[in-house]
Amino acid sequence: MARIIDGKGIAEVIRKEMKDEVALLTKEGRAPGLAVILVGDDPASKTYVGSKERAARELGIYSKVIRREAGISQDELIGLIRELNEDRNIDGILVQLPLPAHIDEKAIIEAIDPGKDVDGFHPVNTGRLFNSQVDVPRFEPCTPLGIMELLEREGIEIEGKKAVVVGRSNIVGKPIACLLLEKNATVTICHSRTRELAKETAQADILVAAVGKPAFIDGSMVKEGVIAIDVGINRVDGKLVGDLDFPSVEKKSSYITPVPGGVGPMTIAMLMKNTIKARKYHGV
Ligand code: BQF
Repeated sequence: MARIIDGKGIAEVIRKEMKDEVALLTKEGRAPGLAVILVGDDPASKTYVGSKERAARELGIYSKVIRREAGISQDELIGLIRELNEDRNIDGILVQLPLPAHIDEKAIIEAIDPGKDVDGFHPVNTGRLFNSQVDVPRFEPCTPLGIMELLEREGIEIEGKKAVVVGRSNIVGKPIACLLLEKNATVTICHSRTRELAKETAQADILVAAVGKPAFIDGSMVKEGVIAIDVGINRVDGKLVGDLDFPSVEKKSSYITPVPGGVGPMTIAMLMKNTIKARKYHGV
């Protein structure tokens, strides 16, 4: 029987821990500041931005949501980011993705000061992750960071384990593979062109599902005792479902994260953690 990892509860505990830290930093002279840029009116993006704003406010983080129409030009958006790069009350800058098709996401991310890149998507930060540079302030993407935090808080040993990551996105798959590798897991990355996927996933001691397809991985594809981490956020008939077929995978898992209430809430908590880290880096 699986232990269901309560990401929502753990995220709450982490937010409580951070609340004291934010109060201390504020007393020291300046609250951490987070700017979130929302372009257009995609309903999912609006929900995510709302959650981020609420989490920041509840912690006492100064938060500023900047809304722009979908028609904004790339140059205007870069101009806005440059202003925020210079704003001494802003420690973290986040541009909610995805952006409208006429805007080059890479160019936008590269306009963000790497020291304010709390999403951890800037090439300076991804480069530091790739190169295992831990001596410099390095911002790590929030979802992978949240997964690592869940594993650590559940007391799950990573060293020597076989980790299989399904999905190779820049936002989840590649960075979680780097973080697991850094903790001495043996890591396999699978993707849409992987042959005999079930043979790969069946090897996993730790399985990270980040493909974006509802119930894509079922119980027949995993081994007994697997630690199953579900990163999928799929909407099916108005309900959130993960990339794992929860009932059949749960039967064989030692640990499993639910959707909703697993990795998702941790993503938001880690954004707050990165914002506090940025505030400490910038000073009062
Ligand atoms: C939960 C995201 C795809 C594309 C862009 C809690 C979130 C989700 C689920 C959330 C996500 C997904 C976010 C739950 C932020 C995670 O209870 O299961 C929180 O807000 N997320 C995002 O900002 O952009 C995305 C997924």
